[in-house]
Formats: sequence, structure tokens, C-alpha cells
Amino acid sequence: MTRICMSLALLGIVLFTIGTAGASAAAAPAEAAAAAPELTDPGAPAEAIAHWRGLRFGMFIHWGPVALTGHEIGWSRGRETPIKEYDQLYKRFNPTDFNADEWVATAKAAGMKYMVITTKHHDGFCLWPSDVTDYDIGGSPFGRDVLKELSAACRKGGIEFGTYYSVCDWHHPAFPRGSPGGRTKKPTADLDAYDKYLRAQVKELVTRYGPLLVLWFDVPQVYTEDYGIPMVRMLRGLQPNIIVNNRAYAAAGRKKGFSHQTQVGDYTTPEQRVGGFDRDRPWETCMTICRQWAWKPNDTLKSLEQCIQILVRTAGGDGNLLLNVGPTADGRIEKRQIDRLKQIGDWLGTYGESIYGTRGGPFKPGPFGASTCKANRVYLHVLAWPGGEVRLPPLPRKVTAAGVLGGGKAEVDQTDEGLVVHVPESDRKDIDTIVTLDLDGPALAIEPVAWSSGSLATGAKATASNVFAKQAREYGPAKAVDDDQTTRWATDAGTREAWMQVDLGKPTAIGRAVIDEATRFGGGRVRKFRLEVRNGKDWEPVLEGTTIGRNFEKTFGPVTARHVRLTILEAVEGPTIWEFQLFAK
Ligand code: FHN
Repeated sequence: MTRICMSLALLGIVLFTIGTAGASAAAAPAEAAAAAPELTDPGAPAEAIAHWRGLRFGMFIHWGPVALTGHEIGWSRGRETPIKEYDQLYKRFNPTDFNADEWVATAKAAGMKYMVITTKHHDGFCLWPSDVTDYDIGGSPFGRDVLKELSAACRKGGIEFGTYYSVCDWHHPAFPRGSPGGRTKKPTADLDAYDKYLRAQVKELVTRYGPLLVLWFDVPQVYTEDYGIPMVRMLRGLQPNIIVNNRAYAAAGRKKGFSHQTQVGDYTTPEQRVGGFDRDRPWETCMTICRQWAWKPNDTLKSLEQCIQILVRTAGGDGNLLLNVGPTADGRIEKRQIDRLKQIGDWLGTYGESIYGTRGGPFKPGPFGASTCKANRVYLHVLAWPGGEVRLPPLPRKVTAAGVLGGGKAEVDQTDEGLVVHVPESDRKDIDTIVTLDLDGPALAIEPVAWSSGSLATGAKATASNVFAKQAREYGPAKAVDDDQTTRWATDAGTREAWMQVDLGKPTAIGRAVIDEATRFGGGRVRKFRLEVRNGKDWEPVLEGTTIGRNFEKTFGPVTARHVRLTILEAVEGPTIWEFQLFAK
């Protein structure tokens, strides 16, 4: 795979240099790239990507002296903790309970196949004895090379080792931005000097602790592609099969956050959310098992159901999941996190064939759940049974057999109109009932089919009284009527009342509503709501309630109306809705 990653400025420089080639200022990037190959990132070999995809599930680790404070790594420097105090923490950092083999055993027990640790976060502290700084583990009472021990334990334990490296460095005098939050400008900024430092450090990571599965860069801020592409090329020269994520540098013309950059690196990195279905561009969701990346006392721990659903919906979208733990200052992963991870591992011990080595689809994720596939088999992960059955779009292949992974009976009615899947309640599993559909041909060859709820509101023009950070493209009300379980309408923090409404285009008979409230943020936030319809100028209520939660379903009326509004009358925090669906009955 070859990517043409080039800012127009660079393109101009290249073309100016070429000159004699008479290349026009708008030379096709391919020509310019051919003329200046050092300005393109060749990408990782396809087989490396396929191998990484097959692993599906990894452990993310955010750790450093900041664990002594219980605040967030990097971000709390100059915020909860004064900069001078933060930068001295390492002199008290002595995690004598750190045992790399135990961490690897925890990851393996969770069914995780790879591990990525923050070798240096935005605070600049290095968990290895670097030759180019004293602000590292060598200067702490602990003194041991954490990366050496962890990479060796991973190899011994049979899981793959990767390194997170923050491009921004709010401690280093030459990086132009500083704490708090990367919002200050350093008078000593010198990006050329910092690039030299960064290259020396990532070279240490690859040559001392490699081969690495991945170099997981983060938050490049002002480190642009003219530095980043040559640096990534250097990396790939050191280890040709290394995989690089999409945050190694800030691409020219970047519109959204670094996690969205699709023209950078080998894969995209949706964060704290399950990415959308995409079989073309590799992607990996990174998510905390609690709420904070670094260790936080009494942090909210995700339930097993949440963790399994996140894993299933990620794999169903053809993505990997990197689930994060934050070890304590004495070097332990909290027991409650170890226990949760073990539960996930036990689930994978029974159902892992439906995750590892699979691809997403052919049914795109929906309210029913998601699907993965391998050879001629489709794994239908049914996370909810709206109406007691699962109705799916038609498949071009014949279902030759059906069953339930782990035991049970599944009946599948297949017609040209679609599939209807039934599993007796007694055979349904907790959290995820995995129905196996054996086909008369390869499942991956089937064009992915979008699941349709059949909701009369799907795709309708939607408006709202409030949208989170005014980011309608990401969190507007249209995201609650798109049949996509990975997108939602969200409102600003502190919003206690809000409404969203849909225009059905013409008077329409409706009699049933399904509302799926996003509850991964510690439960449902709605305490009182009303459903109203309008034909003329007045709104009339058709349904009132208190809490909504996951897949709330209620019949009413029926009524005929063109405009329908969900009014949240009382919420404990900004309400956020995955899907708002309306049906005739
Ligand atoms: O600022 C960091 C954050 O602390 C954490 O490391 C995440 C992990 O993906 N990355 C950045 C936020 O996007």
C-alpha cells in the first residue's frame, strides 16, 4: 500500500526543485511522489496489517509517576498538579510491586493478544533509560528498565509488544507547546531540535525493545508531516513490518482531530467510542476500562456487559479493540480490573472463534448487535432481541445450517426479502447470543449490508435544541436517526432539558417508539421525558415517561403526524441518544 501524504507547500517545494521537469504547480501527487519518494509513507506490508487485524484485542497501559497523584497522565501537569511538583514525581516513583510477568498473565487471561504501553506520554517522562534525556526511569528510585522487562515478558508469554509514544512533549524545552494542556508556547521552541530528539528516542524503542507490533504515536500538535513522514520512513527502514497508527504527525489540511486522520499511518484510531463499520481502512478503538487513562482511585469500572458489547461491536465493524488499564504507583493492576479482564477472557475462552481471525460483517452493526465472519461462517452477535426475533436484510448466499455457539437451537427463515432469526429464550445467552450461519460460499465475499431498523424516522430531517460543542457532524440529532449504533445525538455537559425533533416529510401513522439512550457514561441520564406530535402549530403529548435507558420501547396512539419531538424535561447530565425510532405499530 502506498500513501501519497503531502502538503501542498511540500508539493510546491518539490515541484520548484524539479523545475526542469516543467511540472505544473498542480502536478499529480503521484508524479511528485515519484520525484520525491522521501515525502511519501509506503505504509506497512499488507501481511503485517492482516496479522495485526487477526489479533483483534489488545491491552493499552497508561502508566508513569503521575500514578502517585491519581490524576490524569499529562493533562494534570499544571492543572491539578503544579508543573514543578509534577516534574519531581519521578524522584518518588518506586513501583516495587511491578511484575511484568504478572501484567502479561493478566493480559493473556483476558484473551488479549498484544500490549501497548505509554513509554512517554505528553509529560515527557520516559519509562526506559534513554540516552538522550535524564528525565527517565533511570533517574527514579526504581531505576529498572520497564520496557526491557515488559517486552521480554511479552515474548515469553506469547503476546505481542507495542509502544505508545507521545509526539507532543510538554516537558521538553524544544517542543513548541507546553502545560497545561499543550496550550502554552515555549520561548525555547525548536522543532528541528525536537525532531532530532524524537527520532533518537523512537529509534531506541525499535532497536532495543523490538521487533514491535506497533508504534502508537499520539497528539502531534505542531509536529507536521514534513517532519513526520521522513520520521515514519526511518522507522519502517529499521523494522519494515512495523505498524504505525494515524497520529504520528499532523497532516496538512487536517479538519478533525488526529484520531480521524485517514491519510496518515496504517490505521485510524477512534477513541472512547466504537468506530464505524469499515473494512477498507484498518482501525482500532482505544477505550478505558474505567474512565481515566491513568490510575484513579475509585474510578468507575465498566461492567462485563459493556466490555463485551464494546468488543463485539468493534469486531463487528471490522476493528480492533485496545482496552486500557492504569496501573497503580506501586506497580499493580487493580484486582477489580484484573477480575473484569478475567471475565472477558472466560467469555473469549468459549466464544473467541467469533472474534479472533474474523472480519466484520456482512451485516453491519445495528440495534440487534453485530456480525463477524470467517470462511463460510457468519457469527451473528445478538445483543438484544427487539420483538423477540432478529430481522435482517437478505443475503446472496444460502444459509445451509444454523446453530448457537456454546449450544442451543436457532431457526432461520430465509427468503428473498431477508432473514428472520429465532432462538428460544431458554437457549439465549447472557450478554451475547452468537448465532452461527453456515453459508454455501465465502462470507467475506458478500457486500456488507446495512441493517435497517425499518424506523419511519431513519434519515428524516432532524433538529435539536442543543448539540455537544455545536459539532452537528459528529453529535447532531441526525446521528440518532441513522440506524448506526456507534453514533449518537449528544448535548453539552450540564444540559438538563433538551429536545430533538424529526420531520417525517408528510403526515405519517405512528404507534410505537424505540429510544436507545447512551448509558455507557454511568447509566441513563434522563429522569423525565415526553413524546409529542404536531400537525398544525400546536404540539400534543402522546407519551410521557421517566427513565429511558437502553432500547426503551413503548406503544401509544396510534396517531398521524408529520413532526415528532422527543422532549427531555429533566436530566441529571447532558442527555445523549444512540437511536430514536418510530414505527407504525
Ligand atoms: O491526550 C491523550 C490521552 O491522554 C490518551 O493518551 C489518549 C489515548 O488514545 N490519547 C490522547 C487523547 O486523544
